[in-house]
Amino acid sequence: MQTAFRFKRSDKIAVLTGAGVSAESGLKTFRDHDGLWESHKVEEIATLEAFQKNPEKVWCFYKQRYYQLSDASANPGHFALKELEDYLQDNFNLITQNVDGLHARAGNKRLIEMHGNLNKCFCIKCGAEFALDKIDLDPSIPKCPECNDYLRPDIVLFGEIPYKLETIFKILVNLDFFLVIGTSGSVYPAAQFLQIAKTGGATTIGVNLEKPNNLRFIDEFHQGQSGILLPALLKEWLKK
Ligand code: BV8
Ligand code: ZN
Repeated sequence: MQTAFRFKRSDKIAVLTGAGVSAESGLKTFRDHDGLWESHKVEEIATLEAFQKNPEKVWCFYKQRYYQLSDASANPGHFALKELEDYLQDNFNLITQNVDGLHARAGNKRLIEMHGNLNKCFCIKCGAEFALDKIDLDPSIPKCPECNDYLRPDIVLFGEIPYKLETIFKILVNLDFFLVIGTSGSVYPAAQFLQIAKTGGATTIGVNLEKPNNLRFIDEFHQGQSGILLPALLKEWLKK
């Protein structure tokens, strides 16, 4: 596995992951041929007006994805990123577009779930937050145990502002390396992070099955499966 780079413990490194990093855990990605959106129209499912118009349908889509999680587990690509955090400690940050919680399951702590998390929901009235495994999911629209109004998935829908953007932008402009893994670079503002990091002086490395849309901002690109490439690359990156 060829890479031109070696990481020092003092290097400031951030990673952005997308659905591709969970593909080898058996979870569908968004834009691959059998991607999630093909069988569902985005407008129907992951938008705020879709939820307001048809909350049952949006809950049904997210419950399905949530139930799928029970037989998914973190793969070697996730564990390689946990090892990278162990090596870099506070110089490491992991920003994920994924809502599957697999990075947390692999043990990453310095994690920002910018699009939310499938195992979380909150009340549209009182804002109370709950884990899905703590509420009754039988009703087509689960009800808030505190005030009995509707709950909604804690997912950033299209048209909503992703979480922790302030924190993310501060991280991006002060990096030695920025790694982008398993994302097509088609959803904003995450698709712009590469350019922001590069402008801030970072060396950028990409790992993806296909060439992503923002390839022009990637200094070193590795094409292939992250579950295979990341463990091999990590060995090289951390070599003395
Ligand atoms: C916002 C919900 C305002 C959770 C998601 C026109 C132009 C530009 C932008 C817009 C536009 N019209 C609307 C917008 C804005 C819109 C947007 O970007 N739309 C796109 C479709 C054009 N964005 C928004 O609405 C965002 N909000 O803009 O607010 C704002 C923002 C900032 C400041 C002020 C105001 C909200 C975006 C969040 C939406 N919610 N998810 C869920 O249901 O999961 S996004 C959804 O797409 C997922 O979270 C997913 O992570 C994300 C991105 O997809 P990827 O992760 O990249 O997945 P994809 O399938 O695309 O790619 C997978 C890649 O992996 C592929 O390249 C494949 O080759 C590779 N791969 C496959 N297997 C492997 C692999 N790689 C390695 N190994 C493998 N084994
Ligand atoms: Zn409530």
